[in-house]
Amino acid sequence: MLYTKTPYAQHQFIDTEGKAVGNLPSWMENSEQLLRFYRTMTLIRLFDKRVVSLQRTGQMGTYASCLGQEAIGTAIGCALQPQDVFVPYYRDQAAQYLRGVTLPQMLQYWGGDEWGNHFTGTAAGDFPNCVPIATQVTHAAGIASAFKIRGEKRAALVTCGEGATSRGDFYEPMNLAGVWQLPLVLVVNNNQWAISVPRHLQTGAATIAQKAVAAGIEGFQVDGNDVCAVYDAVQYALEKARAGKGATLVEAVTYRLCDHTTADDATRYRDHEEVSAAWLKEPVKRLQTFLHERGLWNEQKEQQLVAECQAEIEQGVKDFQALPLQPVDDLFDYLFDTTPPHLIAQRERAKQKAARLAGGNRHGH
Ligand SMILES: Cc1ncc(C[n+]2csc(CCOP(=O)(O)OP(=O)(O)O)c2C)c(N)n1
Ligand SMILES: [Mg+2]
Repeated sequence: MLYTKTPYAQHQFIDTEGKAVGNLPSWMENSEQLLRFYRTMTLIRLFDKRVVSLQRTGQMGTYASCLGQEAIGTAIGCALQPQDVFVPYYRDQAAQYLRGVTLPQMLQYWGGDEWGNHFTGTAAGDFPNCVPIATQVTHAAGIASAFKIRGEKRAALVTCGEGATSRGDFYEPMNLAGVWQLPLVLVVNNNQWAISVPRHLQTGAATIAQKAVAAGIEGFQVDGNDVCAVYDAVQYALEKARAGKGATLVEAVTYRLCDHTTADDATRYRDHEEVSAAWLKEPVKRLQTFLHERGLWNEQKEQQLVAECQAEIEQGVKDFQALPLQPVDDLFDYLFDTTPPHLIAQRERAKQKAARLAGGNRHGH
């Protein structure tokens, strides 16, 4: 078994120069799979840039970019099967897209409308974006428990950041997954920062993967900027889970090339040199070089792909902007059985403001 007892090794199939490392798994001969990775990562990188520009021009809420971390979500989205349940956190745009969440839905969510979390299709059973750190891991263990009790061959896959692994909400479900042999896959996006807290101040553990040892489950590191390494590892962990062989922790080592969110300015706490060095390892260029060398990619294909992605993104933005605004009552009406008087007053003020803005665009500009 490739991954057993390797909590410290960092698996990699394509190095930072785009060159193959060691013996490649046979599935990597499937050029369609490699091209699907590349298409998704390219689309999500361009989409991400567009969402940040919408936010900068007052047309979007606070947004968590996934710049530099596209390989993780892409690998997860390709490895999950329709019967599995994906429990994401807020940097999983690529995985959500591959599960069938549409670009307008993502924009709707980040634009402040929870209906963007109302998924259909394959994603219908998936969980919504989770902002409270690590709480989603407890939900995922609950889902995995249900699969186990019902004897279903399904897996729950949950993601979180390396900062989230410091919380009880991470350790407790992982412990349960070990003792109950749950069909759970935990994928940690170790992007080296938790807002302004660097990895070395986050935990005394040498790796995040080794936290699996205490829970009695398998854990290992993969190069999170090598989409093939992440895919192979997640695929392995999902198959193991569906076969009733228990949980796995996959630490995907990457780097947050962006600010924490659009509400953050990382230049206040991060060295420029560190970020420049990380750019040399980013995932999209690496796969592009690998594809070029295999004769699967060229400049013309690149231009065509970028044009297709841009068109898809612009259509997504248009569809989002055409969505009706939600009635402000929705903000108030589901909190209490009987709305307290002070909220009734707030609701009235909010309704008056909404009526004044009614003529403007989605954000009242
Ligand atoms: C329970 C809780 N505590 C604090 C926060 C504020 N918060 C938002 S993101 C974040 C850091 C998360 O870092 P990490 O887990 O590494 O994920 P990343 O954002 O780096 O992907 C914190 C502390 C929160 N959202 N929820
Ligand atoms: Mg982090």
